[in-house]
Amino acid sequence: MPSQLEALNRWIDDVAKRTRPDHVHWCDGSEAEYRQLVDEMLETGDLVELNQDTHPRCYLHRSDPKDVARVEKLTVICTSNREDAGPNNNWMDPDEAHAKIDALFDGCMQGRTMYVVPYCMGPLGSPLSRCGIEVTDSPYVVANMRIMTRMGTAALERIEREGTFIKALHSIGELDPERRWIMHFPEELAIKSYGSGYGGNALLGKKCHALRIGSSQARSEGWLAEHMLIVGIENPRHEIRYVAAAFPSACGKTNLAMLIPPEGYQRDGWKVWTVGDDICWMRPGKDGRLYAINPEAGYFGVAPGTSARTNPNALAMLQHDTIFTNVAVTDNGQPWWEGLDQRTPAKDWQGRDHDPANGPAAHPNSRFTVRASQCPSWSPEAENDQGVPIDAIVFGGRRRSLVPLVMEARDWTHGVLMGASMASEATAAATDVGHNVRRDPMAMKPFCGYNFGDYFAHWLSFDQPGMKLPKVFHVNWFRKGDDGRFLWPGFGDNMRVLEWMLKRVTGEADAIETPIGHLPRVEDLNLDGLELADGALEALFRVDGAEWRDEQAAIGKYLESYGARLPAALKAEHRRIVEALEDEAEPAPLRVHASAS
Ligand code: OXD
Ligand code: MN
Repeated sequence: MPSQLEALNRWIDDVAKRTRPDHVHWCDGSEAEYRQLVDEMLETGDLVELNQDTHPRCYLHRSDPKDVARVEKLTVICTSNREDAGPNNNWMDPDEAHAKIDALFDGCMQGRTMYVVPYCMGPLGSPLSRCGIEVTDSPYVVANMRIMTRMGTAALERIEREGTFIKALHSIGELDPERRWIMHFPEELAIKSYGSGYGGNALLGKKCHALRIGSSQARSEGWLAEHMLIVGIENPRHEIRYVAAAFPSACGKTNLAMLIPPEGYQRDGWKVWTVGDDICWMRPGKDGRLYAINPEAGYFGVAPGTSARTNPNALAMLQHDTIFTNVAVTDNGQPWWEGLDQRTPAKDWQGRDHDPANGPAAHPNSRFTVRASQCPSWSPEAENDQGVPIDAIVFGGRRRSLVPLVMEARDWTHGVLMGASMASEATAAATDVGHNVRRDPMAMKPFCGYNFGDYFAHWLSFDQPGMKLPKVFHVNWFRKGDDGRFLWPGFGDNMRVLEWMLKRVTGEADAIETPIGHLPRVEDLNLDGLELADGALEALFRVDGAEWRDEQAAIGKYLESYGARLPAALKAEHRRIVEALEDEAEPAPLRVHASAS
């Protein structure tokens, strides 16, 4: 028996001794196994069958009402040195953490089956992929992991060959928020999660492995694990360029990844290819470009707001073989959520008769889990072992004011600062982060497994001679006018912004330099067929000097919180922008670029 398998078996034995399950089941990832799990869950009520005529093999899971989103305050990074986790993370001493959570695991699987789930993050043959084993007592987690990862025998074979894997231990416990932890041990390549069945807390391949442990591994191995979608844009000459974009949770990554271009673009032959909607692992290739894979094999997307207008590709992929979590149901058994259509649902996400007095019918963080290849815009390049070359990196947040529709960083260092300065209004994807604008560097605030100061330094370290790094941009689809309405239609029309970025990549468009970045000239934006409100374009690109000076002061203060770990180059870049803003002629506003044509 190969020694790796021995080590694995020993770990599984130790876990079983502690958790004391009635049965242990090694998952092979087969269709038959999935069917059996589904049948068992239909029996126990863990799953409810949806309308099988209109939505074949679609099911609904209703979670405990106190277990519907990630809980950041119970998510901890356990490193021997507190500074290595950084002020961006909750920290616990590893020995203390193990003792605390192991006490919860004691005997917790009695009367349950313990599932051993070998999984591979990324294509099975890719050198960029990494494997793990999740041990869980939740059949819902197993079924979701089968959709979200390459799970089963082939992953186990890779683990045996490769000799390393992430040890990921999970129990739903009592689903008691008072007995809940999501713990990460980057120095041991281990995860322990107790007391929650919610996706981000329980599908340990996703946020826990692919981002928190992944980012720490990526740092030591010279690559990047990012909270980014990956999308391919095909032009009428059939050239495909790939863009990776970081937005905080529930800010439209899935919609951008599956965008349908406006009619005029379609007529001209533009197409969009979806490689990933949430996570991107990138590393430099021999040619100095960054190559990216999507480590996931499925989408765990936010349902509310998904409609024939906002994301027809998503709607099409959700017609079959989908697990829905916490959506509402119509009287003919179809899944329903706010923003889908004008119908009134019969049951809300808790299974009660729908009553608007109880709030939204679908939980605002209700989700779908679906195989990536079911998406009509799915790119076969998602299976490319070598990944796809990235031409543009985009950062963005949800900002009702201040931040222009799009701007470009002048170079890599400025781009890293743009990412590090990101901020966004809170959404329903986490339960406990308040409602104000918060700093969310690279959309990684809840997901970076180590000190952000070191993380910024790691990003900066890619700027080496011979590298052909992507251009970096910042977007804001969410700016509002004085009347409180969105200034930009978003969704398919975001194609116009992507096209401008790619013109910048190929040198086909000029830009206007400002202290905060390069802005488009109106004549370089394709606005054909777009109806904007009077003054909207000017408002979208307005850069207010006084407001930006305040913003930079807030960014400076935020960056200072990383103390000695903050790279000097980033501080210097920040100082450069502050000084450039000070040099601008008073009074604000600085300039209105969109009227420059
Ligand atoms: C997610 C999240 O589920 O970011 O993708 O919360
Ligand atoms: Mn996410």
